[in-house]
Order: sequence, then C-alpha cells, then structure tokens
Amino acid sequence: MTSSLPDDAKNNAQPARDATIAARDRPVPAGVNAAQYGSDVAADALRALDVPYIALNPGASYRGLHDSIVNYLGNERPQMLLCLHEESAVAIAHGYAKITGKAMAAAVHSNVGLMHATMAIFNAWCDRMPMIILGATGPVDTVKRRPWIDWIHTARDQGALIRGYTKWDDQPASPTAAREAVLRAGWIANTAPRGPTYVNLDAGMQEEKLADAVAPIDAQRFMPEVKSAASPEMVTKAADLLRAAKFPVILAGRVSRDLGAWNKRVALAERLAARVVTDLKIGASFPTDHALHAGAPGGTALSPEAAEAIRAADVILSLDWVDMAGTLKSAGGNTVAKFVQVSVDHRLHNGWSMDYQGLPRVDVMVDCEPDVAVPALLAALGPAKPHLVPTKTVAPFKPTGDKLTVDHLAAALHRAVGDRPTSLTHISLSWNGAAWPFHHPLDFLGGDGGGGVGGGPGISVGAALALKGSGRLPVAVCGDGDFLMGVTSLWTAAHYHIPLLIVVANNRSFFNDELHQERVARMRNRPIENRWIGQRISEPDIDLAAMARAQGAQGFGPVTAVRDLEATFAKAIAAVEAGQVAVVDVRVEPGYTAPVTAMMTRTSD
Ligand SMILES: Cc1ncc(C[n+]2csc(CCOP(=O)(O)OP(=O)(O)O)c2C)c(N)n1
Ligand SMILES: [Mg+2]
Repeated sequence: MTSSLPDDAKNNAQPARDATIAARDRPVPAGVNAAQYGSDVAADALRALDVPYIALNPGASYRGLHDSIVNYLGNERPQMLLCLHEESAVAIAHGYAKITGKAMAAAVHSNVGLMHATMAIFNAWCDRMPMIILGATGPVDTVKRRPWIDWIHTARDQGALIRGYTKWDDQPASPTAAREAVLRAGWIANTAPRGPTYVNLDAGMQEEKLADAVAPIDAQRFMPEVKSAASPEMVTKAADLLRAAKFPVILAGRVSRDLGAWNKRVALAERLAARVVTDLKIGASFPTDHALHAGAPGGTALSPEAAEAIRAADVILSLDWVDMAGTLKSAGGNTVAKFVQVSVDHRLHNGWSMDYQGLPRVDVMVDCEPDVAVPALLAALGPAKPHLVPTKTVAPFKPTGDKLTVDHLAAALHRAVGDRPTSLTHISLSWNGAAWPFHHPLDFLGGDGGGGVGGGPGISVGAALALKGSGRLPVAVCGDGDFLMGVTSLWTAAHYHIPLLIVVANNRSFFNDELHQERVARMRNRPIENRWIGQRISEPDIDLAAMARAQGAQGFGPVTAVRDLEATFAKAIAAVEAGQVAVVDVRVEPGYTAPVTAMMTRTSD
C-alpha cells in the first residue's frame, strides 16, 4: 500500500496486538493501495499516531472515514471496536489510557453521537486521561447536503459542545489540514497535562476525491516528545523545606502507572519518614499497607488518620493531588504548614470547567510531573541517617454483622482472587478503602474522574482491553446504578473476547442520593424514612445476571448469602480465565463507610 505517509512513519513501535481481537471483523481485501479520498488521508494520519484501536458507534457523517478504515487500512492499526453507545466508546478509550497512559481513539457521529459522548468525555477530562476523538459534520458546503438529515446533523460549531472539557479541537477544511489536525490531536492529548482532543471531519472533505496525491511527511517529526523538567531552584527550595520538616506529609495524587516511579515515591517517603495519604479517586500511588500510609485510602471522605496527619503536618508535599484546598478544609485546616506543590495541572484550566478545585496555598511550586520531581527531590535531599520506619501490622480486614454488605463482598472477592495479580479497574461508591490493599501501581485505577455515573463498565472494558495478555486479572466492582447505565459496553467486551470480571454491589438503589435526601430531611426536620422514594431500583428487581447474559457475558447471581460469595466468585474468575466476561450480581445492604455516611448526613458544612 502506498500512502500519504512514508513507511518509516507507519512502522514505529506498535503496542502488542492481540491475535484474538485482530481476528475479529476481518474485511475482504479491497485492493486499495493508495490514498484516493480525503478520508484516506485522515486514516493514514490515524495510523501514524500508533493507536491500536478506535472505539466507535457508526454514523453517516463519517461514512467516508469508516470506509477508509475498513477498506484502505484493512481494519487494523487502528482496528474498529464497535460499541452500542458513544458513552461506552469514549469510556473504553478512557479505561485504556488509565492502564497505558496513552491515547486510544474514539469516533462519534455528528451532533447526536457527540451529544451521547459528552459525559464520558467530561469523565476523561477530569481524570486527565488522553484520547483522540474523531467526529464529523454534515457537509459544511450547504450545496452538498442531503435534504433534512444533513441539516439537522450539522452545527456551526460542534466543538463548542465539548470545548470546556477538551484540550483542543479543530474542524480542518482540506485533507492535508485533516492530516495535520489528527497528528496535532494525538500530540496534544498525550502531552501532560493530558486530556481528550477532538477533530471534526467535514463529510464533504472526507468524501472528496483527491485531485492530486498528498505529499508524504515524516509524521513523527510533527509530534516531538515533550518532557518537562523540574526547576533546580524550586527543587532545592522544596528539599530544604522537607529536610527541616518534623512532620512531613505527602499527598500522593495523580502519578503514572510506572513501577520504577512507584518505588522512588516509597524511597522519598522513607527518606523523609513522611506520612503518606492516598485517594480512591485516583489510581494507586503508594502501598496502602506501608507503615507510613496514613489510615485507609479514602475517596469522598478522608480517613481519621489522614485528617490527623494533615492537621499535624509542618510541610505538605502534594504530588499532583486532586484537591489540595478541599482536602485541607476536610481535614479541619492547618494554618502553619508550608506547602510544596508538584504539578503541571495549572496549564490546563479554562473558564468553563471548575474541576481545578479551590485555589490552594502554595509556598514552593515545582512545575513538572511528579515522576520527574520525585527523583530530583531525592537527589537534592541527599543521603540521610536511615530513619526508623515504624512497622505496622494491618489487622486482616474482617466485615462485621450477619447481613451481606459491601465489606463482605470485598473480603470474599479478595480471598477468591488470592495471589493472582489483580487490577481493580473500578470500585463502587460504597467501597471501603480498608478492604483491599494496593501494592503495585496497576493494582487500582481510581475512579471515573468526573463523577459521571455509568462510566464504570466502559472504563473497565477499556482497562481490560489494555490488560489482555498481561497476566493481570481485571476486576471491577460497580454500583447497580453505574452498571445499569453502562451495561451495554459488556457486549463490546464479549464480541472482541476481552476477559473481565464485574461484580455488582447491588443495593437496589441510587443509594448515594438517599443519603442526600436524609441530609435534607435532617436539615428541614422532615421524616428521614422517606429518603428512599425516587431512589430505590426495586419492584420489580432487575435481573442483572440476565442483562449480562444478554450481552454475551456469563451471568451469576443474585448472591444473597455471605456463605455463597466466595464459591460464586471462584466460578466467575474461572470463566474470566477461560477468556469470558463474567458478571456477579451481589445483593448488598445499602450503606456507606462510617466516615462517608457521617460526612454526607451532617447538617452543617
Ligand atoms: C450521570 C449521573 N447521574 C446522576 C448522578 C448523581 N448520582 C451520584 S451517585 C448516584 C447513585 C449511584 O448509584 P449506584 O451506582 O447504584 O451506587 P450506590 O450509591 O447505590 O452505591 C447518583 C444517581 C451522577 N453523579 N451522574
Ligand atoms: Mg446502588
């Protein structure tokens, strides 16, 4: 095949492709060996980005590109992953990036497809995860539009729908401009602070026959690697503060999935004898049963130990912590501590989205990614007399009570998983951070980023896709509300043979909001007994295992007794190890951890 890109640009290192997935949806050879249409040029650029997959739901607005991927690229590099909803397509790209740190692609139809995708894009944006979204518009040239449909599916500024929560967008007007836009989209998305980018391809431009061949370019030279470095002056200042600290605390936030960087964070904490706080909103950043880890990781609420450590700290080092100002407020405040912030996040903020959180007090700002700053800090601190790192024995997690709770679910699942390297790709809002220790950066991937319920299943499918063949078991724990909103993403996993276990912590309720209604009732002195109305998902109960089976997954449950949990999980894990998607419906008592419940039902701020 000759193309608008030279071979050396196309043959750079590709992620290992999975043979079972690659065998799916094979086209008959189309015999196309040169770019002939505008969309062929865009497809060439997509291949130069080195993205293995493009998750999509189809639409006529990009039928040109669709044809180019199938008949010009032969449906490989990228291979299409058909999704039943645009929210799933984007969530799958999100989950893939959570594991690899790299952008995958997603394609969505004009207007309505992008509208479906918006929440998932917002989730990825708040999670600082890269992805390249390709969209389309009916012909911009009104003369070329089909009656009615091309008019309703054309907008003057489609990017405006998502501009507040994407890093960059473009609507290129020619094939050469489209090539440039796709390369720029990949480059910007993958450069820290990472995030989604969007390229809107005019249907007319896609379908236009090329008058002349587009001159080849060396694509890699248009996407130079970007490395941010720590300012030596700021590193020295930070190291001086930390060296002198008596009660240093590290807030270990958004960091990479790299094991070497993980080990360096442990070395830094041990060098400083600093207490470390981690957050369930983001992927594992520090061993949670290390003696220096303060309490269990929290999500909505800090553990009492973490709050105490933050209040007592004299120097606080944030490694791109998600919400420094809010965390300080939740901990009860600390007016004396000096703050060191390591982050590039301030380079991303815009006026639409406020996910930047409150303006934190910062005494020393180290403007780079934590993976870069931590070794620099270690070097600047130099060796020290080894601190006595206190040892900590974490008591085995023991759920209490006879009723089946999320804690019972977690304990039995942990036992069933045993020694297998496991990645928790998602957890329910009811999850107890004490239930499952993390020892590796891939042990836990964090939350959905933007608090958009329904992301759990799709993100988990994307993570499982990236983990396929790695020897790690992908396990998701989803709330029933979350599962029900995203359940059709399981079909994509089943169709492409992406093994995954999803356990549903099924409290038959949008329970989070029961606690909000309880809080309002308390504040207004009204009956809290009514908190369930408009929240409970029962009468009839939904057969979640049947919904899983309907997507081609194995469905188990509902499990209603503690004694049946472990054996059912064992069967489901066996199914996943045999290459299947398995779902276990576990009927749990509604309830959150004590600190979260206390926080959510208090009557004052
Ligand atoms: C798209 C979306 N709709 C509504 C909400 C508000 N909301 C937050 S948590 C929640 C309940 C989620 O239910 P489930 O996943 O079953 O978890 P549970 O609270 O029951 O453990 C809802 C409706 C949201 N965050 N996102
Ligand atoms: Mg629920």
